Amino acid sequence: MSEAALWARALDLVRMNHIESDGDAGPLFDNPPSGSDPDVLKRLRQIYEAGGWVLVESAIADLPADLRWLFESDAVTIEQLAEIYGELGVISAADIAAAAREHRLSALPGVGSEVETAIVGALPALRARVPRIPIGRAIDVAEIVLETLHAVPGIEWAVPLGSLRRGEELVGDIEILAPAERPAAAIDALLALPTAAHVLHRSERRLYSLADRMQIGVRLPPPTAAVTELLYLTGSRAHFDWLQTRAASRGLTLTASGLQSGDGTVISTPTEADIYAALGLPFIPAEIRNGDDEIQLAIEGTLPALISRKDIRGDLHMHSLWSDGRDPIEGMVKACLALDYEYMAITDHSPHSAASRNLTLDGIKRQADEIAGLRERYPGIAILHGCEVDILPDGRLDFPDHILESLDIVLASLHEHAGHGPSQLMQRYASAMKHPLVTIVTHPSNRVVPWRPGYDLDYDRLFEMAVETGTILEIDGAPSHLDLNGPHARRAVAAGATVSIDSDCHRAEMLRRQMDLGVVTARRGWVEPKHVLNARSLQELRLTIAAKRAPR
Ligand code: DGT
Repeated sequence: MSEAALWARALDLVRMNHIESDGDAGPLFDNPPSGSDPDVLKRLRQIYEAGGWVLVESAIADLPADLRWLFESDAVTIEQLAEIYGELGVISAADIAAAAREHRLSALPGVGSEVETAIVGALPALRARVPRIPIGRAIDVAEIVLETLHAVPGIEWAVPLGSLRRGEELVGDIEILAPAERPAAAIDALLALPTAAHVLHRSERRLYSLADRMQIGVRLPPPTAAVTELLYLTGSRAHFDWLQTRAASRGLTLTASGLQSGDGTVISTPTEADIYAALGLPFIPAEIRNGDDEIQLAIEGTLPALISRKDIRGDLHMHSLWSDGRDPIEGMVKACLALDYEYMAITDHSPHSAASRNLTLDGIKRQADEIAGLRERYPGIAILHGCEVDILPDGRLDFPDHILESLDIVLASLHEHAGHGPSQLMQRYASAMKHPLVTIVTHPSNRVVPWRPGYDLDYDRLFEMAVETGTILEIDGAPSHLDLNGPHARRAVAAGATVSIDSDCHRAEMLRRQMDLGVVTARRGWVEPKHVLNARSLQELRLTIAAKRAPR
């Protein structure tokens, strides 16, 4: 909350008789002081001491979320919070943790080590209070902020932090780091965005705002201090804690503000890779910084070379106007060409799917004609004619075989559980996977993030069946699916399954974003290019499809 808004609210409360304007607080209201935001709590403390509790509570509601939750956790009093916020410039749980680690909290007057311990104890519970934001929604907002920052002269890079950078499907907030020599221009550009209509905190190098119930924080540290801050704020906590222990074992000190040798000399680390190298480690990608076995594998030098966006040669799952897509096939083709794909598959829904529009038996022939025409007009990309066929309750497919045979690729989906329990669902998957015309099983758990959990299946058996039958399992990049998720994908490829990373896109303009999300999900699943069907050439793709179709 800006100071001006705070004082406007204070005066309102006085008018509404919530606070007595005479008494000790009177002079404050008559003569609102000016200053930077961190001073606000100090003023509030004065008001609080004068009995203005209502005002304090209402202003707390407009603090950056982590401070608000810290206050609500009862670990601190308003006076202590005022010291922590005002004196240390602490704004987020990460700042609080870093300050506690360096005992900067306990050094504050009126705080002390007992309170510091209570605060550290309260930190995990703060996170439990955070309502989670689906990553698709978070990226919508983050991309606007990132684009704005990239356009500011002097900003060389801007990167999301925390769970968003690690690619988690649900995130607590949106935080972005953009090193800046002169941050004022960036703050001005950010303030012009609709996402900054409701500012929670503004200081020289930070801006926190609230938009559509999401907290958006931007940090603009000096470039020299930015990389260790990036590493710390990317987390995970367990990963960073482990890096600190590793640093200590080598006589180094790693904190959010830098890497130092035993004699206190700052070691220059222009990139994250330099920090890992100084610790005798290869670079560890953000998506696998979970603080578990990535560390041992890094020490052993056996980390996987994760799939990346540049390895993807085509997209095998997307919809057009022929079912519930929003764009004609031509629009999808143009967008895929712009993404430099070598191939793409149009895979509209079959007649019994619950989609708003479905492909009919007759439609599929007319669709084939349209695709034949587009192949002539767009020779720069191979357009595969496919479909996403429903697996019916009895395990049969929703198009007859002679139709499926005429297609270049068939994706099979369990959209409707039909009241079936795990063993019946597995039987349906088994019959679809055994079908020689089925190349890919899409979004295998059929969850809807964040609303519906995935099927309760024996996934290890599912992965075995995929290997036995030569069926590919999809990592679907639609933000509501992200399915297989990271842990499932990891188990699937460890079992020997091949995956396909697809956008499952229903709008041309989302092809890139949804493929990116699919790749991030695959990276969270330790997936390598060798595991991915659509990292292969068109010829290899066709051979894979043909191999399953060939009589055994
Ligand atoms: P979220 O926001 O709940 O989805 O989770 P994160 O991971 O984005 O966490 P957040 O926003 O509270 O903090 C960003 C990063 O800062 C986090 O991933 C790691 C670092 N950090 C925060 N608190 C601590 C802490 O207590 N210890 C350590 N080592 N790092 C922390």
